[in-house]
Amino acid sequence: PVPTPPSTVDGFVKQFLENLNLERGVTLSTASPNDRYIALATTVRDFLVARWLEDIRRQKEAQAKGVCYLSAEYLLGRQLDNNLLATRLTDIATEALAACGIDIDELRALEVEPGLGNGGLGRLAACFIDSLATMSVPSIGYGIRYEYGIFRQTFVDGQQVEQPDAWLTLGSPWEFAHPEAAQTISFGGYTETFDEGGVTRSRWVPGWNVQAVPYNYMVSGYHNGRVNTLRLWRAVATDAFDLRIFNSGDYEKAVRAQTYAENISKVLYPEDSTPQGKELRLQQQYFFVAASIRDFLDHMLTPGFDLSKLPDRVIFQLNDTHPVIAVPEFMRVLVDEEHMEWDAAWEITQQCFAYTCHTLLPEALEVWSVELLGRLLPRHLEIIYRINDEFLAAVRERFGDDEMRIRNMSIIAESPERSVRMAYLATVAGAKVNGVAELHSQLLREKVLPDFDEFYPGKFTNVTNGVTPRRFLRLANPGLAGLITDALGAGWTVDLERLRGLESFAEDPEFRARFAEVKAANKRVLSDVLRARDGFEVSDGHMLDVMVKRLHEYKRQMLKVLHIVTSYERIVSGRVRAEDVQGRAFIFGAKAAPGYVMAKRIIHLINAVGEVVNNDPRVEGRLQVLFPPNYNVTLAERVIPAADLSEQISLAGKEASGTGNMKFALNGALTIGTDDGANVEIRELVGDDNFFLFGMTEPEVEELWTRGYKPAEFYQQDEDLRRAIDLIASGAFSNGDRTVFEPIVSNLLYDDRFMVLADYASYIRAQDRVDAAYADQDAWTKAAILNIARCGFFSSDRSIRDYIDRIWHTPPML
Ligand code: 26V
Repeated sequence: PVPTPPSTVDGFVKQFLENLNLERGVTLSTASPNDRYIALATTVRDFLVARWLEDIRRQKEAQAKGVCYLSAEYLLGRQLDNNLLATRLTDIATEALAACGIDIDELRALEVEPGLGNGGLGRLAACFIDSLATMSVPSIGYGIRYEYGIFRQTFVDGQQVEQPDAWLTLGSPWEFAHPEAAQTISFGGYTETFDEGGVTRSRWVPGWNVQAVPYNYMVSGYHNGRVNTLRLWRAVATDAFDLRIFNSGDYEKAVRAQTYAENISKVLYPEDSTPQGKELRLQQQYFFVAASIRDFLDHMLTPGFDLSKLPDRVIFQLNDTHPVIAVPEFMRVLVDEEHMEWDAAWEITQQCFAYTCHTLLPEALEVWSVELLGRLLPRHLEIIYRINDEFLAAVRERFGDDEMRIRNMSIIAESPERSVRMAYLATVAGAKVNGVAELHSQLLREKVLPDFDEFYPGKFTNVTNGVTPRRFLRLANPGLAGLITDALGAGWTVDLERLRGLESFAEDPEFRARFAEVKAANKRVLSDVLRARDGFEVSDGHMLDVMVKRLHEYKRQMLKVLHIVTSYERIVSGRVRAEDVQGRAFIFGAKAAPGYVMAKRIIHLINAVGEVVNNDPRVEGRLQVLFPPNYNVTLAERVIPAADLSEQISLAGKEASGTGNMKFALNGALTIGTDDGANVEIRELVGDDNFFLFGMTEPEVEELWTRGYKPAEFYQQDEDLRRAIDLIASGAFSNGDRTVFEPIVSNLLYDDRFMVLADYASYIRAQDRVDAAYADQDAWTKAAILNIARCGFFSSDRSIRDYIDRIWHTPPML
């Protein structure tokens, strides 16, 4: 057995110094800050290894059913603190480093977070693997080890400029590479038929291949001694022999081919709404799921395992459509490689997959052109065609030759070009299909896939998202965590419904005072961070009004901008006196997909409005607009605990769930929000009095669309709105240049797909209610505490329990 290092300060010091010597080849006095960070990380990692190896052994030995979570993204955030917390080493490490004359905070700050995801979907995957480990569920996460994660955002003249995220360059102490365990993943070529005992079968003759090298990450459970595995794949070129398949053995060409192969895991695609149909992206998807399936079959099953029993051993959870090519790959392995009959293989496949949908936007539903699929994965295309033929035959049998229905349900779309609808393939293959919040799941069944719901009764279900309380409460908000533990004892971190116990404390003036002090302290911490990071000065006593999420029109950062411009215009037009205005700092965090022009314009506008508002003396500092660049998990951990007001203002029916909304509520911010995604459930739980609701409901949105939406009419009828838009159009935020933001203005007036203008008046009224409520600080604090007390439901542990009960049926391995 691998020994666990002693959990004492002396033991830690010894191990740390040894790692400086043996891992870094330096002494304490010659070590650079990075050497120290790596040695510290390695020391913490060493504490996890013994348990990890033990858990790997146990999981294999038990031959229990486990979850393979397939996700193209894991937005992990920094690892050091989370692992210190999980292993109860925080105090020991702090003291040990102090004994070496090192401030641990300085080393914490050096860690570059692994940003291997775009936003909500990737962060959800990270929360889920945290919960799986903490709940001792047999499981493994599979994904891609991108060399470059989500781009680093900078602003130049207020406009977004992207920089590559070279997160690996200073070393990666949290991973274990296993080049010797690489697998070969094939692409291209053609299929051919052959005769096997009188039956004609098809086989794939690939054209080229790459190696998939596994990199293992430890995922530590919280205080339960468990350590799970996250296995991320890196693409490297195959050896020279295999390269010759790819081309003729010319050295220069061969080296170029190597670059081609290694491109596959080079960079995370930063688009999170519109699929580009890029070949490299399909390569990424197939690359990682093919490696993962092979890995599971080779390493988790005993030799000679009866494959018909696979559904008792594994469920592959598909995190959106990105890994759906796993379905035909699984069929290919069973039929072509394991020589199983098609029908038997299909029976098994339908029990081994489940699919989570994360969107409703039609343009975000992935499709791959038949041309591309056939070129890259010819055998998989054949398999998809056969799945579709048999599926449509079954539909015909049930509903007759209803050609309209057949066309609508076909996995193959015929126009605008012939392509494969990955969400349909996942729905047909999956044992279950789930949405990520009640409203979203309902709309998914009723609006997006109604024919499938009718055809497969019981297949559709809901699992409302959640967030890990370890990272987003315990670590991010130690002050509040301490207060909660004082009030309720320590168990809440793994049993978040216990927060209910805080309800009575909301009535306790002393508790409220302590809560208010924690919030104020968190604001000071954020101020310090923003000063050091961006040179911002957040004014004391301001309400912190925060909107942090990817920049997307449906999320409606524009609505927030219009509110700010209205507040500003009311002051400069003399309709409101600055001294009567409740001080507010509006904090934004948002990355735009590099090719999303309108989103980038909105970023520019936010910065431009900030520039003017922050520097206009008439405002007397009452309004501040702060847009720190490069919002990421690390910044989220600072911003969320300091927030007073959480902006969740998407157009009803467009935000599948949202998870930031949950993080804010659990940290005692009040929400101003629409009836959308998980906001609906937050409001039901916290109560109308503790939530600022505004805007149309989803049915009202539908109705306005069918009636015919004319945004200009709202502009005509609302004076505040007119003044705000006119001010933007006048060039007031662009040095008099009226052209700069003209596309935004005309989009709002003549298109406005996400009905910003229709919800404007209601939003402004809700903001006026916010101001009134904030004036009574004690009542506000009470509402904040009630938000925390009533949001225990939003722990990702509860989400995982729901997945286990409704979809996976994989009991914890205690
Ligand atoms: C979508 C696409 C579309 C194709 C191009 C590449 C790409 C990459 C990522 C994505 C993810 C978009 C879906 C997504 O992130 N959905 C968010 O999922 C969260 C977790 O369920 C949920 O809280 C958010 O409401 C939802 O927008």
